[in-house]
Parts: sequence; C-alpha cells; structure tokens
Amino acid sequence: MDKFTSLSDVGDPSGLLALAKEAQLNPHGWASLGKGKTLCLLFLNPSLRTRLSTQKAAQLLGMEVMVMNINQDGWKLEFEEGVVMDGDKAEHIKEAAAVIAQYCDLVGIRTFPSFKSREEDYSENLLNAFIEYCGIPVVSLESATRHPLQSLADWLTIETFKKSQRPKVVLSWAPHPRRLPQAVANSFLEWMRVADVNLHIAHPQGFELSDEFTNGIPIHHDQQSAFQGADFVYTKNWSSFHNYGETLYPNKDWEITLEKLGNASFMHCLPVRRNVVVADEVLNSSQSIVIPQAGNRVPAAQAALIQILQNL
Ligand code: AN0
Ligand code: CP
Repeated sequence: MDKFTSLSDVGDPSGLLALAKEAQLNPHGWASLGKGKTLCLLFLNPSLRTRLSTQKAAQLLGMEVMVMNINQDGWKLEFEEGVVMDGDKAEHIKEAAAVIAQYCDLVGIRTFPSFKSREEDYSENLLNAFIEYCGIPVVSLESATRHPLQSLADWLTIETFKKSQRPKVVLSWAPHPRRLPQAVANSFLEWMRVADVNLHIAHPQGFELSDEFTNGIPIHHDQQSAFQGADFVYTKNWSSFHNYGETLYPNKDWEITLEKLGNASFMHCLPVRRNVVVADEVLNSSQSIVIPQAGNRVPAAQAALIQILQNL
C-alpha cells in the first residue's frame, strides 16, 4: 500500500482487517518492522484518539514519531496556487510538505473540511496538495470526506463483538450543536459495504449524505423503525451535505436513549457530547462499546502502517 486515505487505496480490505485482528491479539508481533523509520503526524485540527493511537501504533512497530499541531505551532499555510503571499500566511504547502518529507519516511495529516465550498472540500484539495508536494506515503488522520483509520477500527469492533454471521448495523444521525463534517459517516458506509453486514441509515429529512456513499443502502427517516432488530447502532452527527454545512439543533427527538437502543450495542467514534447525542444511561451501560472501539484504533493503525512499511 502506498498511501492510506480511503478504501480505494487498499488492495485487499479483508486482508487488512485480518492483519488488524492479528495486531489486536499480538501488538508486539512487528516490533522491529519500523526500525529506523520516522512517522510525522501533522494536525490542522484537534484530536485525542487519532493522535495517541497512531503514535502508539507506530511505537509498537519500532518507529520514531514526531507530532506537530501545524496550524498552531507552525507558520500559517497557504494552499492556493499562484497567490501573492502578502497576507497572514507565511509558508506555502509546496515548501512545507517537501521540507517535512526531508525529515520523515511516512506522514499522517488531519485536514477537516473548510465548509467554504462543498466542491473544494469534496475534491480533497488540502489532502491532495499535501500528497502531491510531500512525495512520501501519506496516512489520512481524517480528511474533509473520510476517516479510514476510524472505519477500520469500527469494522474490527463489529467483528469482535458480533453474535451472528451477518449483524444488522444502523448508522444513525444524532443531534449536535456544532456544524460537523460528514467524513466519519461517509467513511463508515464506504467500509461497511465490504463488511458482511445488513447495513441501514437513519437520519431526519434533509440530512442525506452524498449519493456516492449511500447508493443502494436503505435510508429511514423513522429512527425507531430503523432500529428494529439492530445489533449495532453506530451514531454520528453530520451537517447537511445538500445545504452544505447546515445543522439542525436542538432536536431531542434523535438523541439515543436505552429505550430506543433495544438490545443493540452502541458505537460512536468519540468525542461524544453526553445528553445531546446520547443519554448518560447509554454510555454508562454495558451496551456501550465505545471504549473498546477507541482501543481498536491502535491495531487498526498498526495494520495500515504495517502494509505501508512493507512497501517502502
Ligand atoms: C469530528 C467530526 O465530526 O468529524 C471528529 C470526529 C472523529 N468531531 C468533532 O469535531 C466533534
Ligand atoms: N475518533 C477520533 O478520531 O477522535 P479524535 O478526533 O480525538 O482523534
């Protein structure tokens, strides 16, 4: 694998899942694979899990890791071509990415959508500029439209907890006071298509995701009927794709409660706002598997890094 930014970068998704399972059971099994190699993790946006789990995964593989909150600690970056840089942006991505590549062998970058233009965000202009100018393998730490490290961990979690061969999995929208990206939801759908699951989507009218990700998957506007017989309810807020960036809040009707959940396990990528997205009673119950789900970010990141290291 020469980069890890979407499912399409992965030649054999089931093979990658199997590798993540191996790493889950035997985290120290590749302790010298990354010896002498350096990973640089660059964050243009906040992170807890992605930052720590990817760092931990790289360390388990024997790599050196450098982490930088590039927006806060570096020079403000210009991504546009041909601009006169006489404003507040002191460095162009062309130099910054090429320089970073002088210091490391692999690089991870987090670039949330700008919400200025749907076309620009969905073209992945920031991530692609970085890939082009750094010239070394890039791992997405969540981009404008996808979060593949999360999705691989989600798949591993469902595989670990499922009690039937083909569980029913429902991706449900839930309320949130801020305008959030569609990336986690898009990516979850992209990866669940290759998983052996009965996949459904539930969201209020007007919160359709891009057809590119939802095509052919049953969509419900009645959350309760969507949850009937569900084994896993994967909850996430996203802002509107069609009225790009629009939010719907407050809306208690879509908050996840134990009563709505039935016997399903509750999943969320975290961070999650208690008693907004999901009631305390759910997160405090044994039906919530969000902590092992977050734990699975480590073997998922190990699997992605192993496949890139093997190709270096
Ligand atoms: C981000 C999002 O919704 O994409 C990151 C989730 C992993 N969440 C927030 O900004 C709260
Ligand atoms: N789930 C996830 O990616 O969390 P962070 O934003 O804290 O990295």
